[in-house]
Amino acid sequence: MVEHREPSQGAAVRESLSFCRQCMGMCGTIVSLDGESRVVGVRGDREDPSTLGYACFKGLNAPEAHNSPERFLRPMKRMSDGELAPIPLEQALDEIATRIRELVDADGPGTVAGYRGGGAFFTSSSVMMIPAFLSALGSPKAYSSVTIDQSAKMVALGRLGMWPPGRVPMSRSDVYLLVGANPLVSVSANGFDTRNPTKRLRAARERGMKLIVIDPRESETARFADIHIQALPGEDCVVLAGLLHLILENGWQDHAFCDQFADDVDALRSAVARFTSDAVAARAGISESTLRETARLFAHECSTGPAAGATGPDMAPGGNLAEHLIECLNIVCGRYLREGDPVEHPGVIHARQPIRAEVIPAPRWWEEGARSRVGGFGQLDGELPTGTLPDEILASGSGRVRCLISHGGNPASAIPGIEKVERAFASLDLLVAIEPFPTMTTALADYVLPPTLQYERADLPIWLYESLVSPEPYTRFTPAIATPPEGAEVADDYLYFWELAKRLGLTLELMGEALPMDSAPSTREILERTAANAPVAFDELERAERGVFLPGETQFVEPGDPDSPNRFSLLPDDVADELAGFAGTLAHPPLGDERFRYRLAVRRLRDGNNSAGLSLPSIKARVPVNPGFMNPDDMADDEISNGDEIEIASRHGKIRVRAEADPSLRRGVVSVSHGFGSLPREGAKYADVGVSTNWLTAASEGSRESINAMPWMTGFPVSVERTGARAPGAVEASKGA
Ligand SMILES: Nc1nc2c(c(=O)[nH]1)N[C@H]1C(S)=C(S)[C@@H](COP(=O)(O)OP(=O)(O)OC[C@H]3O[C@@H](n4cnc5c(=O)[nH]c(N)nc54)[C@H](O)[C@@H]3O)O[C@H]1N2
Ligand SMILES: Nc1nc2c(c(=O)[nH]1)N[C@H]1C(S)=C(S)[C@@H](COP(=O)(O)OP(=O)(O)OC[C@H]3O[C@@H](n4cnc5c(=O)[nH]c(N)nc54)[C@H](O)[C@@H]3O)O[C@H]1N2
Ligand code: SF4
Ligand SMILES: [Mo]
Repeated sequence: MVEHREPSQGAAVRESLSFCRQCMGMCGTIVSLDGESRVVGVRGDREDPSTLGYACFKGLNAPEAHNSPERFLRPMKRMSDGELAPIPLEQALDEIATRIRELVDADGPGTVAGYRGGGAFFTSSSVMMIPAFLSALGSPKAYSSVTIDQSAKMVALGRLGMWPPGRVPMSRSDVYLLVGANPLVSVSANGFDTRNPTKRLRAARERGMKLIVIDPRESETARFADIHIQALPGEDCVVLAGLLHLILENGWQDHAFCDQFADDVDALRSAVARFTSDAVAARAGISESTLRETARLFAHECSTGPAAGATGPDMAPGGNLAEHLIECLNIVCGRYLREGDPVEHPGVIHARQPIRAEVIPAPRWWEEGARSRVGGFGQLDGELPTGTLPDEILASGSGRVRCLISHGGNPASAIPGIEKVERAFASLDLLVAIEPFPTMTTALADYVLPPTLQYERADLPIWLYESLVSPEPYTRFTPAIATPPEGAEVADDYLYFWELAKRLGLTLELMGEALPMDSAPSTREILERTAANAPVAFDELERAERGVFLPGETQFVEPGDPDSPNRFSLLPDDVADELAGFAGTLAHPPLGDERFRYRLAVRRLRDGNNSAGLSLPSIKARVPVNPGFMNPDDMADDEISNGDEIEIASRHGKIRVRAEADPSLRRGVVSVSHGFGSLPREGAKYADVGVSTNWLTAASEGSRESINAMPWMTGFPVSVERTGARAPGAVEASKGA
């Protein structure tokens, strides 16, 4: 059992500057600390040069997480009675290392897998530890939340080719086309300026930037849009192909850019010819005139500014194609930086290098290197697709994964197909979670290693995606400003990997160099090595309380090789096949299945962050469960009232949730957030914890993308029925609809 303690917090005696590391916002904060250096308050720092005082409810709620009585404060081991109990750190590390050694000796390093989740990506001193640990061990079994999120973007670049200077930044855009993204709530960047997103969007609108949003819901972001295409979820490929068709038919493309860098514009034009405006409008449930206005505004009336997609398109059937078509819009309309343009963020932690205006031909990384044992999926950015992990654990044979180290994630909640995931994780010989709170994953773990929380560790803002989180070359350092709760035996995450590596006789490498393995490096040393390429000395960074802008010499896009034969590949064979598949759907009504008359839509909630923090009392007070949001007219037709229990069923399973009217949602859609619920074996009540939407999804053939094995999480058909009950009690989720 987790020991329950009452949090002891004193009055604030001092304040320190730091920044929040719960999402990509990286908001500058002022943290109040008591005499014991415990976090007692957080507020947005109005003088922060980057985020200008913004902080959301989740970020302001950090004291509750830091001092939570639920938090794991000591290493835990699952005992013979099935419960987790605290054990000494040395014992935990020795036992885990011994078990790993036995598994590797028995069947090789590929028996050991690692999974990184959000908590790992937001910890700069340890984000590279799973890759470093696995490569030292010789295991290719690296996984992360990226391949159950927006890896469609990597697939698109891998199939199209890359343009190193990147897209025109928001600051210089006349228009911004957002597909299935709600950055005003998710504070998640794809080139959209999320440093205090509403303020930045208002400023961009004031200087004349147009906004187009494709979303089944009139989201917080869509409310600012000049045009909102409220298409059905899962129809982005159709809508985007329809836009490309209009643009190419009208000759609104950037002819010079296309002539120089894309050979197959005509092939693309033919391939999208079937996506006529009337057919697209009928299939996507939108008006033809809105589609036409969008093509005109984006490609004809505006001359610069990109299209960008987020989870909406990327999680739907056809997600890889949708991202491909989004990038085709950018290529065809020439929405990239050109020779001589200044580069806003040339690199701070990432080394600066010359950026040339030329195409790097489609690298198709996944066609070489390690593959999943089941399905033969290849790697993206050094990782195998997470959608293949359950099979990798369950399928017998050599190389079967027997040990999983979960770092800062909750894969049991996050990976589609909840029952199979539970079965897979329960069958592991060793499941280790580096995790601060009880989760669906720790409920199955053999060991839990408790990390420090954000304000207890020194850090840099998420650097892997540094140019996405800040359009300017900005970074900062925060020292550890808070002390962990009394009696805690917690460590910065990287230390656990270092200690295990040492016990296994491995040498970890960071940024291409070996870490010392005789005595443990400090967090500061790790961060200093990480920032070795920064154009500023680390101690200068340390002294700059609110961070530093590092423009140095402004970097400009350099000319490309004029003789380069490299071109974008707009229509490789696999893309042509996928596009033909969607063209085939045009003949059918979108909600034509008698049984499944609705589509599911994912959405994120303002006050929760995936599964993280949902059990904290103040978050629970706001979002106790995940409702099923519906359009009020659909509810009236189906005789469903607010608060009624509804059953949502897919091909894979069913869940019962509370119906809630949401007039911002279009008809034909039911929208439910993920991250809630319990494991099937725990059978907790909906009224207590909500329910996992991963009863409705599956990480298997027929319900996922090719290449990245991305399981479909939105835009697939579901049925919705009123059960007759109000305010549902027991979870009643089950397999098979
Ligand atoms: N059906 C469905 N499934 C989905 C999605 C969906 O929309 N629908 N979304 C997908 C997406 S986009 C993602 S990113 C994944 C989420 O995948 P994950 O990242 O695996 O899941 P989270 O729920 O975000 O879990 C983050 C964990 O990090 C822990 N944590 C918080 N702070 C720290 C820290 O300082 N250190 C450490 N070590 N841990 C910390 C939290 O307690 C939490 O348990 O889920 C995916 N799954
Ligand atoms: N508050 C909060 N912030 C978060 C998170 C959270 O859980 N809560 N999660 C974090 C994570 S892990 C991620 S990956 C990012 C994601 O960031 P975003 O991708 O911006 O996520 P959402 O805010 O859900 O916005 C997605 C939008 O897509 C729409 N949509 C759903 N299905 C479709 C579809 O098929 N097509 C189209 N065009 N639109 C569709 C939804 O209505 C929603 O408005 O947010 C991060 N930030
Ligand atoms: S937006 Fe993200 S980084 Fe900013 S306060 Fe909220 S959770 Fe923290
Ligand atoms: Mo995500």
